[in-house]
Amino acid sequence: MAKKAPVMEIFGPTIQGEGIVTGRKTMFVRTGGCDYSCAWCDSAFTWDGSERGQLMTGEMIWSKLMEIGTVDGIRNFNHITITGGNPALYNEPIAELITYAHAAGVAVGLETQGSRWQDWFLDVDDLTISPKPPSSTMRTDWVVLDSIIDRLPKYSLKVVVFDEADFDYAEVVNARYKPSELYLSVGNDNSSEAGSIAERLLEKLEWLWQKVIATPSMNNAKPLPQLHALVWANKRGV
Ligand code: MET
Repeated sequence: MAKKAPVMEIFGPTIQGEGIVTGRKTMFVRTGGCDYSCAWCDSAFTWDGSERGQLMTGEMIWSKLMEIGTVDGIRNFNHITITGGNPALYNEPIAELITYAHAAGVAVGLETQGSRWQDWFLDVDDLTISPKPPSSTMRTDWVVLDSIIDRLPKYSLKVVVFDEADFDYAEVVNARYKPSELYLSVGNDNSSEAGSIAERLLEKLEWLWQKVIATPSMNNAKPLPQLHALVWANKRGV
């Protein structure tokens, strides 16, 4: 029987809010389970035990995407984003999903932290590796990250930046892998604090812009806000 992975949510079409695919219309598939537990994780429900996922094969995930992403019999998307949790914990179900997507002419994006390798990474069209900075409380295993990045012909790098220490970490990542562009995503504390999330994010973005503007080693950086958080705050399922 085909292997299954826990899936926490499947939704869309929506607009991708961060990284190299920012602004792209896409469907989201969010797997459950993570080898990390980032202090500020915006999707902690995928790993903290508060919600239960549904075990699905790649074929089941594809069927669900088609079911919710079809309008008047016409597919209303040409891109899917696989995120989590860490989708790199799973092999067959995701490999199968990618096969279905590609057979339909649909491109595939992946968000992962670069802590685990899967052979299907080589079939992903937009692969974002997002190593986690000190504010996450996670420690990067550089040997593993090096080995993953060495095997990838094409990928993009994104680092979330909350504070000075995170910015220093982003500089280390940049110096180590020398990407042509380094995506910096301004930290979103995901709090339900009163007041506008957009306003807080834009204030932090200005701080990040000033840092990038003043730092020669960051000439290739693209500091961006989470576009979806500006428009929709931290709403789920959009
Ligand atoms: N764990 C993946 C990443 O680090 C997915 C997003 S984090 C909720 O990119």
